[in-house]
Amino acid sequence: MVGSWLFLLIFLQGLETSFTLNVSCLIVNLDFVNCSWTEQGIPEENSTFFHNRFNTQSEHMEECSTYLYEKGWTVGCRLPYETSDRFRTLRTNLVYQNQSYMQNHNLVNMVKLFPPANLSVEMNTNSELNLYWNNSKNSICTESEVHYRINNNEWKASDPCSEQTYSIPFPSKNSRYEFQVRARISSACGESKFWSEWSQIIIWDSVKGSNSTDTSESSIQT
Ligand SMILES: *[C@@H]1O[C@H](CO)[C@@H](O)[C@H](O)[C@H]1NC(C)=O
Ligand SMILES: *[C@@H]1O[C@H](CO)[C@@H](O)[C@H](O)[C@H]1NC(C)=O
Ligand SMILES: *[C@@H]1O[C@H](CO)[C@@H](O)[C@H](O)[C@H]1NC(C)=O
Ligand SMILES: *[C@@H]1O[C@H](CO)[C@@H](O)[C@H](O)[C@H]1NC(C)=O
Ligand SMILES: *[C@@H]1O[C@H](CO)[C@@H](O)[C@H](O)[C@H]1NC(C)=O
Ligand SMILES: *[C@@H]1O[C@H](CO)[C@@H](O)[C@H](O)[C@H]1NC(C)=O
Ligand SMILES: CC(=O)N[C@H]1CO[C@H](CO)[C@@H](O)[C@@H]1O
Repeated sequence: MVGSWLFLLIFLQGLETSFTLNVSCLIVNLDFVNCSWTEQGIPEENSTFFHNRFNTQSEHMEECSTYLYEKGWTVGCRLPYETSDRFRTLRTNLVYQNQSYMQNHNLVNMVKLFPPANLSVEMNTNSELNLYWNNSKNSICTESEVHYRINNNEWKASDPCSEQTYSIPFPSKNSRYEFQVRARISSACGESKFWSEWSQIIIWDSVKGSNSTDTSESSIQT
C-alpha cells in the first residue's frame, strides 16, 4: 500500500516536471485569432496571456483582453486581427504558476474561413444547372471546392475554383442533385492549411423541380 502511494507520488512529480504548455493559434475567417493552450489538458489554475499584437517592432507585450474559459479556468484568448497580420510574427508569453512560456507564431497558413452561405441552384435556358453561393470573405484570395452527388451516389469534388458559381451541363433527368461548398485561402495568397467546414447542403430535384436547404445531414462528409 505504502509502496503504491510512493509510486503514485513519484509518478505525479514526474508529470509535474514534464508538464509544458503549448500555445497554438488559429486565424478565424480573417476576423479574429483564437489562441489556446489546452493541448495537454486543461491547466487547473488560471494562466495569464500576453501578446505583441503582431508587432515585432516593439518589445511591448499586452495582456489578453478577451479570455476564453473552460471549467472556470482561462484556456485561451481571442485576439483582434487586422489585414495582413498573418504575414507578421505573433509573439506570445503564457504565464502559468511560476513558469513563463514564450513562443513565436508564424500564422500565414493557419487560417480557417467560415463556410460559404446562401447557396442557390437554378436551371438556365441552355439547360445548365448553375450553383451559386457567397463566400464568407469575398476576395480574389478565396477558392472554393464544390462537392456534389447524384441520387445518393458517391460524392464527387470539383477542382478548386475562384468563382462563386459552378455549372453542370445537361443534368440527368429524373435525378436528385445535392451540393455543398467549402472554402479556403488559395495558394496564390499563402494557402490555408484548413478548409472551412462544409456549407449546408442544397438539393435540386429534376422531378420536383425544387431546391431546398437540408440541415439534417450537413458536415458529415470530410
Ligand atoms: C505546439 O503546437 C504547435 C501548433 O499546434 C505545434 O506545431 C508544435 O509542434 C507544438 N509543440 C510542442 C512542443 O508540442
Ligand atoms: C474560438 O474559440 C471559441 C471559444 O473557445 C470557440 O467557441 C470557437 O469555436 C473557436 N473558433 C474556432 C474556429 O476554433
Ligand atoms: C480565474 O479567472 C476567472 C475570471 O477572471 C475568475 O472568475 C476565477 O475566480 C479565477 N480563478 C482563480 C482560482 O483565481
Ligand atoms: C514559485 O516561486 C517561488 C519563489 O521562487 C517558490 O517559493 C514557489 O514554491 C514557486 N511555486 C511554484 C508553484 O512553483
Ligand atoms: C451573394 O451572391 C449573389 C449571387 O449568387 C449576389 O447577387 C449577392 O450580392 C451576394 N451577396 C453578398 C452579401 O455577397
Ligand atoms: C447571405 O444573404 C444574406 C441576406 O441576403 C446576407 O445578409 C448575408 O450577408 C449573405 N451571406 C454571405 C456570406 O454573403
Ligand atoms: C422552388 C424553390 O424552392 N426555389 C427556391 C430555390 O432557392 C432560391 C434561393 O434560395 C429561392 O429563391 C427559390 O424560391
